[in-house]
Amino acid sequence: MTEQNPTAPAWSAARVAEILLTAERSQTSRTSIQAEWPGLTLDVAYAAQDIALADRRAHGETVTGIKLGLTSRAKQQQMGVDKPSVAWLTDAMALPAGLPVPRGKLIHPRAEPEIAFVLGRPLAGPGVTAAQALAAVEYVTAAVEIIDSRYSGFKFTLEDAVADNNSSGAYVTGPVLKRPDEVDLSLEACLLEVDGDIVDSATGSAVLGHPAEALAFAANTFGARGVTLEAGWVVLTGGMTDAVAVAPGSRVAAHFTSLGSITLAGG
Ligand code: 0L1
Ligand code: MG
Repeated sequence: MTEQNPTAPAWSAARVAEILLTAERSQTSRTSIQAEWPGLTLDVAYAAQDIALADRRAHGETVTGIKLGLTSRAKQQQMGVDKPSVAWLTDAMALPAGLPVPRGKLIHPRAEPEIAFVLGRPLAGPGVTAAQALAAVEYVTAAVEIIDSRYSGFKFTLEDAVADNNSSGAYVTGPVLKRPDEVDLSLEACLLEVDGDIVDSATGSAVLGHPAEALAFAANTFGARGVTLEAGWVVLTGGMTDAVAVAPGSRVAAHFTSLGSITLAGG
């Protein structure tokens, strides 16, 4: 039996949320919480995410959408999981195109190219299929997510990462908006460039076979938590390639077949 330090507050979802928000706001990283507290289950981790969202809202942030993580087989294998995870996006994370990576707010940013949806009408699980999910999409666009873990060296368990809002940092959306029937998303390709070198590439099929599968998964997962995905929300469907570190002074660009390019200065 593990005894708690009598001077430390008892572990709870609220304490996990507070620790990770404090780490985020002070840009300090820490070690795995689950290693200290095995009681950090996936349900507790999602509860911590929602408590942190309530705190973000109390600080004036508004929800702009949601994001999925671990939607590619490669990332799932790295983490030893077989399902994606979901998290919140707020206006404080939205980065206007052309601005550099907000390094002053982040610990160790990494960038990953994604396909994003903007919903035209609400979507509520359970039972949502990929076809139904796609029918709720108004626009498809490119995105680059700048992930930033509150764990040192991005070393965490799945539960740690979910409690940390899936390593949320910032996100920027692309210059081209397409109707979902104008683009074959499983074939939409992306080249990831760092300082002039192409370092990785993928197509939308890396995202659960088709990004609409990720949207359906999100609708059903949030539906199980009583949350409807709202019209106007942005949905980041998950990294198409591995995330790359964004060094100061570097330049990261994601070039999509039909969704245009996004270029980010490393700050
Ligand atoms: O958006 C993401 O793919 C992040 C997933 C959370 C785990 C990670 O930091 O890779
Ligand atoms: Mg992502």
